[in-house]
Amino acid sequence: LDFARKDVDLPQSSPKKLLKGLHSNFIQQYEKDKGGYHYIMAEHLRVSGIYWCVNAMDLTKELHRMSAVEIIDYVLSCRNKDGGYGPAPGHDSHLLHTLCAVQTLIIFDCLQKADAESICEYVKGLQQDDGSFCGDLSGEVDTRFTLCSFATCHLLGRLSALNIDSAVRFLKRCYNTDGGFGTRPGSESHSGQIYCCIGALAIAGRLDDIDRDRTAEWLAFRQCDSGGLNGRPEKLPDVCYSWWVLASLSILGRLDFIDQTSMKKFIYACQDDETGGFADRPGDCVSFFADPFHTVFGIAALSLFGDETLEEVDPIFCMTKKCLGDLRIEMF
Ligand code: GRG
Ligand code: ZN
Repeated sequence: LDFARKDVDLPQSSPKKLLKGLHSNFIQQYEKDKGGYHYIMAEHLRVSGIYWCVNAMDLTKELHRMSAVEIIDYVLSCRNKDGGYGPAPGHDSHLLHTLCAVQTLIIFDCLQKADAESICEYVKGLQQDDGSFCGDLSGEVDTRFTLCSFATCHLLGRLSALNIDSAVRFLKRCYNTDGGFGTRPGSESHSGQIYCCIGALAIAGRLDDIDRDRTAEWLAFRQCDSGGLNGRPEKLPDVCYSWWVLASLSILGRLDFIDQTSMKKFIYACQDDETGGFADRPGDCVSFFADPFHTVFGIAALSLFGDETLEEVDPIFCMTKKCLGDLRIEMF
């Protein structure tokens, strides 16, 4: 274990610009190699994985290369009687996959294929008396699920199906004195949970309830010497936090709190210049592996920085502004 330094060096040979064409090839390979979307990833992740891939293609303006009909049919086949969606057909519903199903249908401009009312009834059923949300019937409460609930119902035009006031009260109990948010009341601040809480508050129109600068400062301290961002103090930088942190700062109107130039260098260095795709952090050894999760969030972060070769991304929903249209939340 390296106790001395929680950061990485960017190898000399690291890519220094966005390798956009390689990334769309990388994502499309998943479909080709594994004989269709059904095999894209492990079953328990599949509908989320579909959203990551489809969204990456939309952001790189290559969505037309995906098999829309096949993907849409697959996602619809993951719907359960309770109104929610599971990760694969026959799997129990989960909020994470329910949101990703709705996001995928929006990206393909066919949201009308979803039964909005039954989805929102499902989401509503997961809200607890204290305002929090469980992700599924296992009973685990997490602020991630508040964002999933708010986003799903907002995107379906039914935010009022939820008890927003009690949900916001719960979020504020997860708000720490350091300006961050955790998984549950009393949990340590974490960039991923901050993104979820800030996004949910933005959807609810309640961002004025918190001290934006305090939260933005905590987020800005996530930047390491390498330019990369970590999820919490004393942890290694990871390209997915480029999204969780930058999107949060963008929602707070404080994108200028971090250094763009070094941040971009770090993100570029996470690209695999042979296979395409992004890995979690730069490296030149066997542990350097590109995957669709880090690929979509690396690309989305560069879009937030205004990369003109990419579609513009919405910081709350992590989808192109173009596909969201009027579903976007006006912030300022
Ligand atoms: C994209 C609209 C949209 C919604 C997604 C589920 C969700 C909503 C957000 C997840 C936010 C989150 C908690 C991200 C963190 C993911 C991650 C890399 C967790 C790893 O945690 P640790 O403790 O890693 O293993 P660290 O980096 O702290 O060492
Ligand atoms: Zn990561």
